[in-house]
Amino acid sequence: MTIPNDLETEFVEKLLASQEAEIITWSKEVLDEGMKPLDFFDRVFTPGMAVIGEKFARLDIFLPELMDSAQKAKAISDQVLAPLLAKDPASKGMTCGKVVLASVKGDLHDIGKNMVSLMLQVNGFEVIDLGVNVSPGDIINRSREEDADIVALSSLMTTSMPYMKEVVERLEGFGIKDRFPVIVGGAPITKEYAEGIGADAFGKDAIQAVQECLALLDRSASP
Ligand code: B1M
Repeated sequence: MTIPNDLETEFVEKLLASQEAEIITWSKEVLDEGMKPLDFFDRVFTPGMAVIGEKFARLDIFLPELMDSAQKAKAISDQVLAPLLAKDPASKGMTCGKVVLASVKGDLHDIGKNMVSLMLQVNGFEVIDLGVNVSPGDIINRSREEDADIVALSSLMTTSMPYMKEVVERLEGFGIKDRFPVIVGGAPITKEYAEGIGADAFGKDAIQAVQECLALLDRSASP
């Protein structure tokens, strides 16, 4: 159980009680007052969404409230955070590698995946985002078609995690596992799980995903 900070508490209250326009204005005000977009994402947005998830799991809120909160969160992510993060000076203006990214089969969650996509792009990666609920076969086919450097898989659902394993197993079965390094991430994923299924890397958040993808490129470039 995390101890919420004041802004996180306010964010959660607003997600549950305010209109979308109001919480967008509030987010912009917090950022105008000097909080960095990445800090807002890491210290307010992401833990706040985890609290929404805990409330849902405890039946303090129900599916309509979860969906309503998610819609507002997505609006903040897309309309407020993404444009600011995309301006980050880390952007190199050149492509350092191509990543095929997907939320695996059965998983419709994409807020975190989209943030991973954005941070990869800001850091010079070309991202082919296959979207949500993507089958292992489609992930592998597109990775081959796109001649991807990295296959990046997101899962927020324990029930979808086995499809990450299936992607790795199928790559091994085709004898192309060395050609397509796999990185996995998402709230229920751990380093141990990643290692256990034979993935090459694990990212606990969007920033670590970028660091790990850069390391994967380095590894594949060295003899
Ligand atoms: Co759902 N949901 N949801 N949901 N939802 C969870 C995941 C859940 C943990 C909530 C709970 O019960 N506590 C639970 C899963 C339980 C389980 O797996 N056992 C759950 C459930 C049960 C469900 C439904 C089944 C509910 C229902 O219908 N009865 C349903 C399933 C839909 C489906 O996928 N088939 C469902 C639906 C939804 C909404 C549509 C309402 C909405 C999603 C909207 C959307 O994404 N467009 C939603 C939301 C919002 C959540 C929670 C509350 C928040 C997720 C989120 O956006 N977090 C979530 C609770 C939680 O996660 N604790 C929950 C913010 C986001 C920035 O963080 O996605 O973790 P996150 O991404 C992070 C890292 O994980 C990491 O970096 C990101 C950024 O830093 N990361 C990677 C992610 N992918 C990565 C890939 C990488 C590396 C890092 O490398 C490739």
